[in-house]
Amino acid sequence: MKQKRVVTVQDISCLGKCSLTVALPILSAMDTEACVIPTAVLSTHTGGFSGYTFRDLTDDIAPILNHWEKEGFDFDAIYTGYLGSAEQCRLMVDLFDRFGTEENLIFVDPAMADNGKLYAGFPADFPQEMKKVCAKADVIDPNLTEACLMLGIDFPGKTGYTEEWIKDVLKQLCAMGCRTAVLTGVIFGEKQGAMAYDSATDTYSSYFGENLPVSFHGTGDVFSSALCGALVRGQGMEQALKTAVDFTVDSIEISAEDPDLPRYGVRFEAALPGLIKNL
Ligand code: PXL
Repeated sequence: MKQKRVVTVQDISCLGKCSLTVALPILSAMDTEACVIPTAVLSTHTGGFSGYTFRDLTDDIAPILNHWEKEGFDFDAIYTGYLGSAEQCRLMVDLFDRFGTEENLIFVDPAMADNGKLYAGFPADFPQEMKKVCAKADVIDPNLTEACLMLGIDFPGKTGYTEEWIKDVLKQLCAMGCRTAVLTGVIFGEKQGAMAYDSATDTYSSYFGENLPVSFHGTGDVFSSALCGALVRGQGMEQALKTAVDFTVDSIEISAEDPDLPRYGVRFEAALPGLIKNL
């Protein structure tokens, strides 16, 4: 198989594994060429640390796109994650318009919230800006909180919903404009996983693993990077969900003994051999 080229657009958090420090090694381990557009440089991520620095890199994005367009570069996937501002959301729509094709995959992780609330630093209207980015995507993978914020519906809590409710939310997400919506962090009893709806074929798919009673920062980014990598390599949605859920659960399981880890992120590195075996 010819190597796939992915461009991922997210911040660099210098410490606290998430966004680019997670996406780069995972995409590389999946034998995909990972190109990057860093959206900001932070000394740490914003969840669980205080006093972090934030250098906005918005001004660099348009010149990078101009250079790449002039050189005629193309990408098998465009994968966006944490974006720092409404202006960056607008620039992503521009990126999709200029580099999106019929063949390539536009994958949007609307990383902006969890556990019922927006991450630190985002204004309340940010989900409406992110919604416009999602509208242009082939695949989006919000968690329940992000989905509810974009749809303007109440967050039901981490559990306490039915499969029918999830299916309805998936359809509402696709009605925003994307072809396929994946909901992450779906919990039914002892199981946690992801459910997807493909609006073009009117089909649902899902995959569940063990629901471990621990919570780590950055697991959404671990999941998204593996899902995007699996899809761009040609796995179907059902198989790609399995690849990404198994890898995320393995990473959490390996990390569960270390009480210091939650804000430092999961030890996904130790789960990479299993991920590679699943390709
Ligand atoms: O994991 C999502 C994420 C990415 N980047 C930054 C964050 C967060 C979550 O808090 O703060 C900077």
